[in-house]
Amino acid sequence: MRLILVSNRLPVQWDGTPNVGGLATGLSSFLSHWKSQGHEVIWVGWPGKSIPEKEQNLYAKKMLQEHGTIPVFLKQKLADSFYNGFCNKTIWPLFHYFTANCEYSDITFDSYEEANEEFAKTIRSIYQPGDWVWVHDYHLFLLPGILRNEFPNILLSFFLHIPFPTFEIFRLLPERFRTKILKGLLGADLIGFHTQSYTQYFLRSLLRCLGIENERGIIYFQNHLTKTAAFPMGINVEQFSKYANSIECDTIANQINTNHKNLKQILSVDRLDYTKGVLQRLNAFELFLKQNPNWIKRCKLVLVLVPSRTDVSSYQSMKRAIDEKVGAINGSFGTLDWTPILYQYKGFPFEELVPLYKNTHVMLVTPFRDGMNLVAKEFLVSQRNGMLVLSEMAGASAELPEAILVNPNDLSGMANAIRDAIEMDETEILTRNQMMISRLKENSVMDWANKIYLETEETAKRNQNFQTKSISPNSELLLPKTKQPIFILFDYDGTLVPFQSLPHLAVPSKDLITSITKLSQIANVSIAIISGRDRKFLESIFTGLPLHLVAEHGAWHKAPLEPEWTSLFHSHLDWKKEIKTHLDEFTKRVPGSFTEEKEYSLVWHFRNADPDIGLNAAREMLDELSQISSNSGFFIQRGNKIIEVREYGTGKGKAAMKILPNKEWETFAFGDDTTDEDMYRELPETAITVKIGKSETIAKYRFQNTDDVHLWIQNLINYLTKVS
Ligand code: GDG
Repeated sequence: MRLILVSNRLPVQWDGTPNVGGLATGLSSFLSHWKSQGHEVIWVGWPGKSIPEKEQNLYAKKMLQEHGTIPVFLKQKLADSFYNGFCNKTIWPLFHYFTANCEYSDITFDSYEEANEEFAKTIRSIYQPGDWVWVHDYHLFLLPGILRNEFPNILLSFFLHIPFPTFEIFRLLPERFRTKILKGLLGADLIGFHTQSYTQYFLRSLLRCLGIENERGIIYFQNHLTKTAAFPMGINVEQFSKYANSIECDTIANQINTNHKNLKQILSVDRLDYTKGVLQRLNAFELFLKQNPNWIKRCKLVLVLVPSRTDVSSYQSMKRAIDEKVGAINGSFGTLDWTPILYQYKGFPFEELVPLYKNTHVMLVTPFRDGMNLVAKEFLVSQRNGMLVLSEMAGASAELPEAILVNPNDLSGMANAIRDAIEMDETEILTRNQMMISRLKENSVMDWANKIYLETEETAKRNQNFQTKSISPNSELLLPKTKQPIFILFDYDGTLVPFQSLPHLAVPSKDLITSITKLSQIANVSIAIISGRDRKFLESIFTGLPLHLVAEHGAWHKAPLEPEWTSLFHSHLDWKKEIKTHLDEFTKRVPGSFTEEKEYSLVWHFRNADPDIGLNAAREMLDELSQISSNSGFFIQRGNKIIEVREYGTGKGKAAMKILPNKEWETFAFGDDTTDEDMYRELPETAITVKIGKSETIAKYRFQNTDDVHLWIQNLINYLTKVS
């Protein structure tokens, strides 16, 4: 299989030197593994610099040959506005909760859209059906949507390397931006996040911003389903631990240490970024020295800062502030024979980074926010007897609770953590680290990527199944095939008429009533309206028409033009009073919701409630009711923004079979809801069953909306009048 990996930056810079950063490091080792299994990989990304047009062909050839990468060429002005602008001045600060650093600009968002289109253009030129396309990170939120539109069957994953913020933060984005971002992401088959919390925040934003619900992390949107889940990214454990245990690593570790043999090493390694909390870390180190003078001249802080986003002005000023702080600490605590901070503003090759980890007694990873943080993990598998001090705001903290967890805003807490770590008993460190390391071994970067692949493939299969059911209302497959009489069952809400904010507002148009009347007058055609509505409502809508009316999901039946309703089932209704008090409590608690009482059922509606509060309450209600439902004579059904509690033994399936005059008749059934699934299940195998809308179904076919049902009725009338 061929993998097309897409990220903003390539693993190498424009001149071929390696790119440092979590994404590049993590993915590179997965790719070597993937290739070693006989797969092909192409990495698509922006080279980080604008390449003059006349050099582009030659450059692209060289990058493909030497590094297996395909460059996306962006003009300098576009790259600047897209990358330095929307990516790094809007999304990056916002998603890391630095709201005060955010700029919201239509101009940079337009560039963001344009750049995503450019990426799509490059992929279009190489994509072949069967490829797996894996898009990475916040620079390319719109790309999955663009690709899905062009290639409906593309196998497509998206992984977000940074945090997804809570809804209150996400909603700060202007509506145009946030809607496009959410919809863009839904083009993927799978969206992966580092943690369960980020996944939940994303799902909540979907619900709050677009009213899109999910079923255990699966979202149905525009005839396509997307799975969301947490996949905590791992590291190449073997690569780090193998090298850490080599003689070469020991030699380098000893060389580095020659001048500081008696000093306990505290280490800090980050790309230079305000989210990493470097200045705060320095303040904590300073406080630690002040409060623990016994450690003066007995420890040193090695501060490695890898240059990053050097052309963004806020990064330049942060760099100056760090330089000054390092100078101030070294100036006031240092002596002629001891410098507390060894400051390195550069990246180190892997072969030197690992020995640095290995020499470390205390590793400080204290970002204000971090999607995951791989440095913490790399340190753990490389260290000899070092203790990790880890920010609880890093995604990694969910997997590494045995580290000393700190709040990066709590200076004295951090200073105490440095003291506790540096003074921690060796066996305690060993015990804690062993637990963390064994967890890391179980989830290497290879396992991470394999899981993502398998889940994407599985979701794509479900999507295929989902799409094959979609059918045009004009299709011949939906016309009668025999000379048998025809029996048609229509659900009401969501099938014949669209949903409205209040149930009594959902009434059919005159045209629809005319069509149904016409259809019902054709010889050998019988129609049943089979609904959850009560008798009174159905009678008021279809009065005088020769239809079967079935109310309350099959509890009541009125044959065509008969004056009386008859009960289809015997019932006791012992449960109703108690359940009503439960539902009424929820109604009081959730503004906009209400309880509807029918003869054989109770319905709690939350369509008009705040979507988030409504859904949470609905989940709670399901949980509560299911605990009292066994042997209580009722059952619970989740519908479209409703929860219905019904007398056991009733249901549209059983009702449909009771009123169907003959199993040999050509039967058609249309419905949109979970209550209609009973019908599809119970009707004869030969019945044509059609689901309206998106969620999963056992019906044979799917229509998009109620308009399709109207078209089908029209089509059938035309057909039947022609053949008769
Ligand atoms: C983003 C998210 C998420 C650093 N200095 C050197 C060096 N590095 C390598 C480390 C590590 C990587 O860079 C840094 O990864 P992080 O995960 O710590 O952070 P980001 O770059 O911000 O990455 C982050 C990550 O994506 C993955 O999803 O964890 O939350 O922000 O691998 O080893 N490598 C070398 N020399 C250095 O001096 N060779």
